Amino acid sequence: MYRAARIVILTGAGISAESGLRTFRGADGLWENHRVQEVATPEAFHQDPELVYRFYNERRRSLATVQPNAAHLALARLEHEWGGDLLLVTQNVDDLHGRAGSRNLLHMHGELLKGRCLDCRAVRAWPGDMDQTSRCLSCGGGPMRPHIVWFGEMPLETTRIYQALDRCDLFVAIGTSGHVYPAAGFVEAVGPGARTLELNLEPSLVASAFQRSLTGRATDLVPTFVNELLGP
Ligand code: BV8
Ligand code: ZN
Repeated sequence: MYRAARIVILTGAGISAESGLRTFRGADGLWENHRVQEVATPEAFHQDPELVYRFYNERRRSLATVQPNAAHLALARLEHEWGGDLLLVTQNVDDLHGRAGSRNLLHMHGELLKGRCLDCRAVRAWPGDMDQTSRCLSCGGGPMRPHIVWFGEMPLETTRIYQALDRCDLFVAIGTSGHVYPAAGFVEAVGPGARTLELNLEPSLVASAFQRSLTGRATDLVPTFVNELLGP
């Protein structure tokens, strides 16, 4: 791959698994005996806001107990040393890519450490717990919701993502099961000349759409992949 090539990387929960963060379908996506898909929705938030606040408070608190792993660090190294464009699109709402040093990073499903005002829609850092008494600091009064894209809601910055997919020379999906759309469909949206590679513990639901699909753990596959691109 020549050094000025444009790369788009998509990551999912599998890249954070070895840091100790649970994947969605590992524990068959259960949390307090609720299916994640039932908690991570606008309806659930409307129905039982305290349950949804609690779900995200617990996951936000767990971020302080985990560290980026070798796969996160390898992707940050690639961004800093690669000569061409590199966009890292993550489905993850954890902060591990940012803490590893990735900067050209797009959280398409939002971020645990941010909150959004239901009135003025302002988004701001929200490192602590959030509940029904939490108030917006921008308009001084609106109730807050997690800045998370729930099922049935539009992912963030999709125009920018599809432009990058259309122009890229290499698309790599790492640690994602290919269950959730539109992310699972990104491999079909790349331009005609692009190469596609999947790095995952087991073949994803969309593995057959990739030119190459390697199986293994992210902390093994990703540093090897980056060394091959950059040279040791
Ligand atoms: C939208 C934030 C429309 C929440 C998330 C029926 C058919 C097709 C689609 C749909 C359908 N019904 C509904 C839909 C649409 C829906 C969808 O795709 N549902 C699925 C479940 C069928 N999608 C949506 O609703 C999206 N929005 O479509 O909007 C629209 C259009 C116009 C206008 C308005 C609206 C929004 C989706 C976003 C939902 N929010 N996250 C939260 O985090 O609480 S998605 C959630 O799942 C996470 O972000 C997670 O990242 C994502 C995907 O899961 P993965 O990351 O892939 O994680 P998973 O556990 O599944 O897989 C982990 C993989 O890693 C596994 O393969 C495993 O083998 C591997 N692995 C494990 N360990 C390792 C490893 N790999 C390497 N190394 C390891 N050590
Ligand atoms: Zn506000």
